[in-house]
Amino acid sequence: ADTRTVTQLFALDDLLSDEEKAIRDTVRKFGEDRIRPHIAGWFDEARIPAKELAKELGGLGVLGMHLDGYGCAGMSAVTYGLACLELEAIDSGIRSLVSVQGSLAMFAIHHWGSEEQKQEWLPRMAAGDALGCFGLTEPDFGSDPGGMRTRAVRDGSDWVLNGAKMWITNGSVADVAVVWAKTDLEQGARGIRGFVVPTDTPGFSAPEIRAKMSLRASVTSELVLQDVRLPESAMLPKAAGLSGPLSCLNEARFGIIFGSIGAARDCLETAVDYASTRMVFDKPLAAYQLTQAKLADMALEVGKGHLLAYRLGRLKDAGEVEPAQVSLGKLNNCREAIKVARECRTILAANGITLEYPVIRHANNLESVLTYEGTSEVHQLTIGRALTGEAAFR
Ligand code: TGC
Ligand code: FAD
Repeated sequence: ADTRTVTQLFALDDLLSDEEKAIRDTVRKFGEDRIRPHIAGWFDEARIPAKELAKELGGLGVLGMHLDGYGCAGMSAVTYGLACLELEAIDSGIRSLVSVQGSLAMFAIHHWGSEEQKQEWLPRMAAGDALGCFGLTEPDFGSDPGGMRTRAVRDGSDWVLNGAKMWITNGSVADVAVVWAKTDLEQGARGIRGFVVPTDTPGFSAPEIRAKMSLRASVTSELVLQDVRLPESAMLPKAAGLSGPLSCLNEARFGIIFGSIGAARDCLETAVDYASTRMVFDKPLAAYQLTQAKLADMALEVGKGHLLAYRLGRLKDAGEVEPAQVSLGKLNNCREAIKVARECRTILAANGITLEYPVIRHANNLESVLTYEGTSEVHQLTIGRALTGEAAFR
């Protein structure tokens, strides 16, 4: 029979330029050819060849692809989003590697860094020759990063950092860490500041966090800073206060709006394929009304999630997107994506719990995606604040 994909039903490609579609298709092909064949194994073994992959992703041009100059591709926000979507259709861990590199570590240096910091790090990071991580969260301060305990104290013209960061993507494989720390106000540095820390600096270590049941094909680490001595030039000169790190989060959250819907699309495509060949009670599973109701409802959410992502992407390219609008997308698309993944798992039933199919892997990954870059509750509160003018965080 004649069938339609969600992309066709919503005529989504009409909303993209030829260049956007061409780049999207290139990233999709890379993901399918280079990563798809290995990803279930990497997830199973909880390891990922991050350094080699970074070089390949650098060669593809997706690391910091929405930044200008310094070896970055200078692409539009929508094009970057589409790359995230295609990478997360393979696995959220791959998109995470790219988000943390481009939207967090590189963006922080690009937006808030000195010319020397940019020259030193960005070309290598764009090429995938150097990996970055972004240390904001601490063991006791995730949603409320302003409470951080990590301190940067002056010693002569140097800075000395002490503290710990937790749940840091790429931490153990990074060459450079962007670390956020509190400075004493009387030292004239105005509260929270960012530091560019080469990971071979004495006193820096990054033990890997093991036994994760989510994002297993992604490195997650603690960062330990024990008397890490840095020159004055290691501080990001232009970022002062919490708005420094939060501005980077807007960038990464934007990529997740697209990425999460890629994971949902992959689950839905898998479920449609499975239902059309799986025979139950003498008929294909796809021929039952209950199955079709599930598929139809999921198609609506996947299609609407794309439309929301594209709309926010166009606003971002026009320089008009606000943080509360990014929260709309992050909340909706992550929340719907995980619902879709879980519903698809019911269609695959027992087969759905294995790594033979991508569905349970996506569902488990999306538990992290729902939590990081602002939990659903943080985004609800951000939207609530925009609607009412009342900040209800504390
Ligand atoms: P609040 O008083 O609201 O704001 C403090 C200052 O920051 C400014 N600001 C923002 N600036 C840019 N972008 C935003 N989204 C901003 N939100 C607030 C604000 O204007 C203010 O500036 P100023 O100049 O007046 O000082 O701060 P708050 O302490 O009440 O906290 C607000 C809250 C809860 C929304 C914020 O702290 C928050 O977003 N919490 C969630 C933390 C989070 O998302 N962490 C993510 C860590 S990184 C990560 O998870 C990577 S996952 C790997 C991957 O991406 O793949
Ligand atoms: P908490 O802040 O302790 O929240 C616990 C619960 O309380 C949540 O349900 C939360 O929504 C709720 N809550 C919090 N505040 C309120 C409130 N005001 N009202 C109502 N409910 C509230 N961080 C980095 O800095 N860099 C990284 O690279 C990074 N990578 C990560 C990778 C993975 C795999 C994971 C899982 C996390 C990563 N994180 C990273 C950390 C992530 O950003 C935090 O986990 C997240 O911000 C939530 O913080 P928390 O886990 O401490 O939860």
